[in-house]
Amino acid sequence: MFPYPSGDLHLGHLRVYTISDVLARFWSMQGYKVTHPIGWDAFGLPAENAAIERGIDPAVWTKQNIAKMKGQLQSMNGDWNWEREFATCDPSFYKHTQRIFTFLYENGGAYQAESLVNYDPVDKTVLANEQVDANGCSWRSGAKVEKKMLKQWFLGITAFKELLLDDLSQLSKDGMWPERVLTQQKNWLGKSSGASIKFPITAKDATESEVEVFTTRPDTLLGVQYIALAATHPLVLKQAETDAELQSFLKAIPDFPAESKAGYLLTSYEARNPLADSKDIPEATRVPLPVYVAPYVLGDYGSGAVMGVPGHDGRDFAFWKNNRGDEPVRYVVVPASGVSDRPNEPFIHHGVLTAHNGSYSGQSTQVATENIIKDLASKGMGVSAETWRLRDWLVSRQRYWGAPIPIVHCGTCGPVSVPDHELPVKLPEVPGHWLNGKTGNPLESAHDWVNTTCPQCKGPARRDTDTMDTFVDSSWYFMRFVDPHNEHQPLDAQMANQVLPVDLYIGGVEHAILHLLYARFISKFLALQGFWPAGTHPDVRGEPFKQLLTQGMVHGKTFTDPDTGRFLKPHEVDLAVPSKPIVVATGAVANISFEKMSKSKYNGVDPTVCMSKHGADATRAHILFQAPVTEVLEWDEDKIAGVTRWLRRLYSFAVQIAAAKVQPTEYQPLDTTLYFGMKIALVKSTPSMSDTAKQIMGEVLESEKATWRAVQNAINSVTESYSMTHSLNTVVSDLMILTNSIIPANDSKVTKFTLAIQEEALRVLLRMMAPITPAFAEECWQMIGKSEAPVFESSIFEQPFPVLDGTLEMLTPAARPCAVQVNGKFKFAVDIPVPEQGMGREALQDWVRKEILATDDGNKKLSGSGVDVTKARKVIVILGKEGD
Ligand code: ANZ
Ligand code: ZN
Repeated sequence: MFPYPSGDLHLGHLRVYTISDVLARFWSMQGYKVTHPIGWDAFGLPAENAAIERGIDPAVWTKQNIAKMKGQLQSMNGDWNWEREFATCDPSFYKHTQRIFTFLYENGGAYQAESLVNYDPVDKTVLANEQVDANGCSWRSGAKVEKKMLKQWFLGITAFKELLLDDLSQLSKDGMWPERVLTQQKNWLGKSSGASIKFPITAKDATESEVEVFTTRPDTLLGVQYIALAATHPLVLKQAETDAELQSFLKAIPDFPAESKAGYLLTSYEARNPLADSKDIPEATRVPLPVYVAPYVLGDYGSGAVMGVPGHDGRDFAFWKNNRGDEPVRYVVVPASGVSDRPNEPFIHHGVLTAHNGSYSGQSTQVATENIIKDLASKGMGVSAETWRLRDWLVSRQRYWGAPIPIVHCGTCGPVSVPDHELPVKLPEVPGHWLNGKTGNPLESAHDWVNTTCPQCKGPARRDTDTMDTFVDSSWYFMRFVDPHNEHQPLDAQMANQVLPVDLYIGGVEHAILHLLYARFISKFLALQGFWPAGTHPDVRGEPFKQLLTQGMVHGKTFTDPDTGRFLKPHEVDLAVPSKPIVVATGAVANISFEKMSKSKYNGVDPTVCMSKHGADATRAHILFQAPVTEVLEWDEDKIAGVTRWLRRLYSFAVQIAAAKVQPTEYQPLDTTLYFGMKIALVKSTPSMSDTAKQIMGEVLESEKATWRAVQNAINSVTESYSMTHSLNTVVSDLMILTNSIIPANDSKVTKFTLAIQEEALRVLLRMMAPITPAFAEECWQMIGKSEAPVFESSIFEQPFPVLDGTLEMLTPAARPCAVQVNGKFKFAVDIPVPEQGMGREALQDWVRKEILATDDGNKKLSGSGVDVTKARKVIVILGKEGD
């Protein structure tokens, strides 16, 4: 996910772009042609707010920030396709955003409608539903969102709801998308099945009408005890015309808490159960039902009306208790196993209909649902129905810094889309506006820009002065990377077919609904419209991101005063002993915790400082090493020492190897590939080992074989971690362990092959770490290569990623030492053969026990010392690492 150019690279950025850079480099060393693009999500309110505060044009502010952040990004040794870079505020990009809008408009996918919308009074603009949190506050400003009736532009995402829901199953295959994100999308789409049922209404003046409700539980129809309407329901508005008390109730509704069970009885109406005139129903169901207006009924869900069933719905139960006191609650469903034993609670589960249900008595909820819907349908009073939570996407914003909506309003022709050849509709410059620090939308007063001619009738017309939600820009930018310089269309179909979908998309889980839902919608739309023809293939279904990796947050080290609990500023803590921070003022030991970075906690870290202190490569390796990529990373700069020590040690070793190579007397060049690869392949393919091979095998030390075996094992696990599990922290630790196996102890024996084996092992290690520590690996690589002057090595990134050479089996040592203890005391050590690969842990333990007893020592000493193992109370076999 591309960054917003706020002006400062933070640790979250560093983490996500380290992950993407490492994986991009890995796949390119695997021989793939990898596109690793970067760009800027550059429109949006922060730029405009900064502009108002500082009197500077948002375009200038944004450009400055991009330049600064680009510099910061470049200092992290990332390998991006800079030639594909763009910002969404570039006219050459938003020209196509506008093109996509007009394309939607021409295909019925964009429309203007008057509706009750979310209005953010602080940012002075409307917001999409996705941008209002569960508490009714703006995702950006945090302001309490107001509801206003306004004419706005919408994109028809609901036309794609079935596809968006069904295709989640595609994404869940092989765990390609995290389950958590899929669940959030599913809930947001919010499909509910049930019925739409009409309740006859009689008004005081004897006029008849109907209220339609949506219910997921038609089987509880005979348990309905009241009807509740949303504040915006037409019947409510009608009574409000003459009812002042109702008017003040309605005015107060926005101030009610979300869970409020308040109600206002609409005395001018009475409702009837639609089955009230059926023969075979209990009398109690024929009584008139009170009609309420209730804040818990949402105006924009279902039909803005609820059939109240206190006996079987939690909210209805609370509402009934609150408004009807002790009046009895009707129960019409019981558990299949018998009578509900809790009469003072609603029974919200499925079960069996009670005897109070006329002809439906005794039926399961499922059967009753079908029968009740059938009976209602025959009276024209109900049909099965489904409701979705998803609403169309409100995209117009009354702000300047966004892509202008490419529509012209003509008195004669109405709204007309701006034709392709007139795109982009460029934002006019409004320098005076920023100098005055004015708020409001300056486009409205940009008269030269607003007044234009109608593309259709050439008469006078006005431009739409709204701009698009920035989420429209980001809903398709990843497609633009495929073909970023195309002037004529968003992207070339041929190129789209070649590159899309994105193989791996990496970003924060906070975009689980907003961005990722919009991107799926627009991608599906563009695929169907021919911008990405191959996207319509049943295996693809227009899904933009094959695999999604959501990286965890970065938490900062936070110091608090143990006495007051106050967050401490950096200068208030003495860190002479990092593990024991001292509160300067009191001398007390400060508390350490890790928390979400924020200005108020003084726990923010500037990653560029860390990189200049420890180097970009060490910083990258540290970031990866400290936590699995999907989990929270507790950032502790002090702990980077471990990584730094590792790199230093490895560097000295590389220096040593390079130096040894230029001492011709000591250095016996050896074609290790030939040696370990071809020779052994030869051995394997002929029944009797060739004499030379036998001889060479005989000369190689066990310790050298062990080194090479460690190399082979590491190739195996590291490759799997990079490519399958993305457990990059394990990659770093595997590489550290391999380093220990390669660097020999000072007193170890040497043969004429030792140095060559070490060099080859080092080369494999460097290639495996190159994606993580690119500069370090390259430098070491060059150093060893140059010692072979005049042959200069090419870049390490032009080398293929190491693969197994088939020697693993041949290199298994002939014997392994085992220490034997009796009653906790060391008795003796024996050599046992090496077990076959692939034995399970249990089997391996049994096998070890048997082999020890089969040795001379085992046999003698275990029984000889009077310890009969077969009679021992407990025999414990402790295996080494990886079963060694
Ligand atoms: C009667 C009933 C009986 C209900 C029962 C539930 C259980 P989901 O599943 O989220 O789609 N409802 C319908 N329209 C509503 C609105 N505009 N505002 C608030 N609530 C509304 O929820 C569907 C259920 O939510 C519907 O089924 C309705 O209550 C309520 F034992 O109808 B039910
Ligand atoms: Zn016109």
